[in-house]
Amino acid sequence: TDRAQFIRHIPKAELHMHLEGSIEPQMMLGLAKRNGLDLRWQTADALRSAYEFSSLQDFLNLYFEGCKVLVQQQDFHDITRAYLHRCATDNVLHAEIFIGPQSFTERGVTIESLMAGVLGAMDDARREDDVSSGLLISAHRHRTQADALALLDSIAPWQDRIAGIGMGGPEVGNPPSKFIDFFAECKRRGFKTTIHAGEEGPAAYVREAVELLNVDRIDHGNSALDDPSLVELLRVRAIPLTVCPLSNLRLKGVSSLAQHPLREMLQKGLFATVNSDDPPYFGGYVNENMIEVQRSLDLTRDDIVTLAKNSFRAAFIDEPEKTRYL
Ligand code: ES4
Ligand code: ZN
Repeated sequence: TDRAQFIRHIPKAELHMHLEGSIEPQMMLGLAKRNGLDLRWQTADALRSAYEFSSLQDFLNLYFEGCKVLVQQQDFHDITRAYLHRCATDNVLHAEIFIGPQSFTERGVTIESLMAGVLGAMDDARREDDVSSGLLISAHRHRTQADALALLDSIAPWQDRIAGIGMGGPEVGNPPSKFIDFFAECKRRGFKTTIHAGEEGPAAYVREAVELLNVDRIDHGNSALDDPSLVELLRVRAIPLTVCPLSNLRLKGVSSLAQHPLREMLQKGLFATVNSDDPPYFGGYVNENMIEVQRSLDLTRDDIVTLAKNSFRAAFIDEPEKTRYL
C-alpha cells in the first residue's frame, strides 16, 4: 500500500537490535556446519517452526542456544555484515546494534575475536553500503554486578569504538536497582547507557532505570504507561523508548498489535522509536515492524515521520552529525 511504501522509503535509524538475534535460519545452519556443531534442527524450515514463544524466558532459552554457533571472528563478521546489508536495502541509514559478550566469553571465545569480527563488518558496511553503525555492549541482568563490571574492564581497549552500554536478559526478578554501581561506573567512564525495562517488568522497574541508573534511553518501556507520573517524567526528560512491536507480540507482551501501547505513547508525547529487537525470531525487520504497527494502530503519515525523526534524534551520535539526517 501507499503507507507501506512510504515507510520502506523514509530514511530511518534502528536503535534496538541484538546481533545474536539477527541470525537467519539458513545462516544458523551454515555456521553450525562450519564449526562442526550439531543443532537440534536440520533444515531452515524446522528451525523457523521453533520460533514460537510463550514469554521472554522461553525466547531467551532458544536465543542463548543459538549463540553457540558463533565461535570464530569470521562468524561475528558475517552476521554483522548480513544485518547491515539488510539495513542498506531497508533505508536504515544508521543502526545501533547490541551484542552480549558474556554468552561467548563464558565458552572460551575471546573478546578480541568478537570485537574484531563485529567492528570489521561495521567498517565494511560504512565503506561499501554507506550504512553508519554504532556498537552497544550489553550486559546480562541474570548474572552478577561483578560479572558486569568485569565485562566493562574487558572492553576497555575498544572504548572509543563503543557507542554505549546496555543490559538485557530475564527482567522480572532482576531489577535495575541490582546494577546501580555498574551503571555509575559506565557513566564515570563516559559511556552512554540504556537498559531493557518495562518489557515484562512493572513500571517501577522503568522508574528505577531513570531515577537510580540515569540511563540515556529505555529499551521497550511499555509498562511505563501504568504510572502517569512516570510518563510525565519520561516526557519532560525526553528519554527515548526503543519500542519493538513484533517482539512484544511474539513474546506475548501484547495479545494483538491493535493492543500495542505505541499509539498511546505518541499521544502522550513520549519519545518513542520503532525497532526490530531480534528480526528473524519475531517475524520482521524494522520496516515490517513499522508497517504492521502502522496498519494495526492506524498511525498517520505524520506519526511515521515523527517515528523516523525520533530514531535519529535518539541515536548515540554527535549532535552535528545528527543534523545530516534531520
Ligand atoms: C534480551 Cl539478552 C536479550 N537479547 C535479546 N532480546 C532481549 N530482550 C530482553 N533481553
Ligand atoms: Zn532487546
